[in-house]
Amino acid sequence: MPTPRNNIQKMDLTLTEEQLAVRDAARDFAQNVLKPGVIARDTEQRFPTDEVKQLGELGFLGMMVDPKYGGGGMDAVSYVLAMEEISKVDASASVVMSVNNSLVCWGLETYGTEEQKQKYLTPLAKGDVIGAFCLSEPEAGSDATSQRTTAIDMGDHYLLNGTKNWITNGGSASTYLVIAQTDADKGHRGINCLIVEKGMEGFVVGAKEDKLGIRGSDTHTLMFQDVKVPKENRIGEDGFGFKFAMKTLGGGRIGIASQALGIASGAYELALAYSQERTAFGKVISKHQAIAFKLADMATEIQAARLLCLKAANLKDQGKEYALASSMAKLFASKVAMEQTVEAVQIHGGYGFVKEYHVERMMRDAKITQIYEGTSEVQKIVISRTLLKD
Ligand code: COS
Repeated sequence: MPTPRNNIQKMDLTLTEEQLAVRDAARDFAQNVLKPGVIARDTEQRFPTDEVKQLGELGFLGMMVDPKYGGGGMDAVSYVLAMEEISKVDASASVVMSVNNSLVCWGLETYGTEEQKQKYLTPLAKGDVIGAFCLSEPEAGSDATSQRTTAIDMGDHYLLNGTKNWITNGGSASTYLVIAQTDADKGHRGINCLIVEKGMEGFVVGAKEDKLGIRGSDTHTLMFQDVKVPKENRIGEDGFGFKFAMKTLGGGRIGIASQALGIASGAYELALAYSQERTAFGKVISKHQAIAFKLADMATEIQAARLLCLKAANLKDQGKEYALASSMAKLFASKVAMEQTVEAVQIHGGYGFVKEYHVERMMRDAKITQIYEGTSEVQKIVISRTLLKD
């Protein structure tokens, strides 16, 4: 049968010099700045304040934002490369990067007004402040249309009341994008997204969560009691909030997929190095087929995850629809991260079970990538609905 040439979609896998330079800069930063304190920050649940400041100075917090708003003007492929390198070493730092870049900055740049971009996007893109994305509630995680937080229209402002849970950057952010229900009769079409500033009266940051993984990131419950949010802080038209959240999460999932990829490839690199140093039964353990085959599986699955991440980013860079690709990337990369970090611990044996060797932290960090920004089950809803729609 002849090849249907006109159906072949080009996907050039050659990275440009600029993309390689971004990857190398992220790798240097991760290995030289993040690595030395990563175990202590995890143990003490300490937010990487200085390190995040430096990430901002290097342009990693507003990578894809137009330079006129203080960003780096880079493509999504560069973002994937940088996320992988940072996540190889410190997933707590990389989640700050992911939320700031692909949820907060992207949402503001794509749907914000010029005034909102000047006031809020520019300091976020420069890394002078960081942002948080507030969708999840005690009873609205996967079922995101069931928002209980209310934003009642009071004419010149909204009155915001409610609670948000598990908010990344909850304590350290200055700018919060808060999803809330304005008109319950309209269901998801009555939801808005409001820009809330830390310090607004009635906005309280609750206790920090004590987590299994990404323990250096600060995750909080947020409470809003009669917070007056000016009308000009609404993003988009009245009722656009749910679609805003869905669109934004489409790109966010590229970030988390790349984080999962980085956790997996970081664990693989450590396991590969260890297996070539450690001897058992008279030879290095990489020469035992039991270990060599594990390495082969790890490398293959990680490469497949990388290609899915790059595919989603490539579609985004071309201005094409990428929600399906980003959900596939997140679903697969997070599974690879979970499974392959377990294998990395296994290859390290007893050493893998202690903190000094890093892989136990990576195994704990991997789990959240199957949960936040849409669980694996939610990704399967998105993927199957897209496949089955008319
Ligand atoms: N882009 C634009 N609009 C979208 C969209 C997208 N990617 N996905 C859904 N929508 C729209 C739908 O078109 C629908 O609007 P209309 O009725 O006007 O057509 C509306 O949003 C509701 O969509 P749907 O009926 O599919 O909603 P469901 O309640 O069935 O939920 C899922 C769909 C489960 C996919 C969604 O709620 C979701 O992604 N949940 C997880 C949220 C999440 O990631 N939480 C983690 C918090 S961030 S750490």
